[in-house]
Amino acid sequence: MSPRVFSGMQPTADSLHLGNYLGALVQWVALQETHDTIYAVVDLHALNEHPEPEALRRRTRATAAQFLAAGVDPARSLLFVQSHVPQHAELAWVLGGFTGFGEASRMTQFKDKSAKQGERGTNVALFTYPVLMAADILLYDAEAVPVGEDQRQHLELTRDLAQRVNASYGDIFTVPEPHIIKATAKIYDLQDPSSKMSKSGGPGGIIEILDEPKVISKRIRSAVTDAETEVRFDERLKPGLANLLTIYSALSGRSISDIEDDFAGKGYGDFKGALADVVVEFLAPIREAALGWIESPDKLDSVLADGAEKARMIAQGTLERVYDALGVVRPAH
Ligand code: AQP
Repeated sequence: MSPRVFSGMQPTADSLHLGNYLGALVQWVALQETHDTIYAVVDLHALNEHPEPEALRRRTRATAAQFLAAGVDPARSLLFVQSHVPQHAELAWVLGGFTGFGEASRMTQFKDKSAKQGERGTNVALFTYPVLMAADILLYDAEAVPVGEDQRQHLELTRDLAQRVNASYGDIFTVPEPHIIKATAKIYDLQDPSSKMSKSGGPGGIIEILDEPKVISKRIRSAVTDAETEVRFDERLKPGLANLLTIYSALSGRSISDIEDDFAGKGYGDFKGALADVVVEFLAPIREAALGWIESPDKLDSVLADGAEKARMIAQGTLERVYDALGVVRPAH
């Protein structure tokens, strides 16, 4: 059997952005060639923000639609919605008993988001988010988890939890490895190149997969760069431009030095114009395919129901193994 991969994304916006796409989704699609792949719209994770119910419904389907449009193939991958597989919440409860309070408090995503949201927006679900994420991964015996750099620390916690449970109860969990591609592990905000591009960031700083071409062009043209004019990759001195070059290279498949050569003697205006064309052309078919899926909710729901049915069987197998090892009495029938 091929090695297993699991990854998920939250339905926290109507559209995914280029960071989600380049940091994770591209790998999701590529790994279908070599791995047994399982992908989820992790809607339970999104509940801590109390989304408006209609928005959550719309975003859950739109997120799945974008996975499919980007190339996740239901004939080769299991694709489902996390809440359709109740074992995720069950295993998260079990793993919570193995997670130190201090350990969870050290998660930088929790510290950042709780600082941003203040005391009122900081709830227990935000705190236990990485424990639910560990359950998502461990339920499927995933060996590799394709994510962006921002998720590395959560992956480390997942590994620690798996090893901790295994050390006490025998070989229950597969210990997963992060699958992070260095060049595109962190795409930065176009307006603030010191922050990651994020669904919850300011609108000017992100390029959304479902954006209209003219919006994409405008965002790229107004991206923050620096006072120089030379198109040269330098993450330290020219972080805004380096981010744009990373995007250009990833979407065009050309090396950064080739792109630098192309723009030798030209200014940032020419470079941004060309980048806008590359991004618009690249995203157009994905956008069109995603809108097609969004307009066919029955077809989409049916793909997700099939995926959930298969995912439940795998997840229940793992959960039984865990309960059995821990001494939890199972129903007689
Ligand atoms: N800027 C980024 N560069 C590279 N990878 C990124 N990812 C997110 N932002 C970047 C990767 O995309 C996946 C999305 O996971 P998620 O939806 O569960 O949440 P997230 O990491 O918190 O993503 P966002 O977009 O920043 O959402 P919000 O604003 O809702 O928190 C992960 O694999 C992530 O690494």
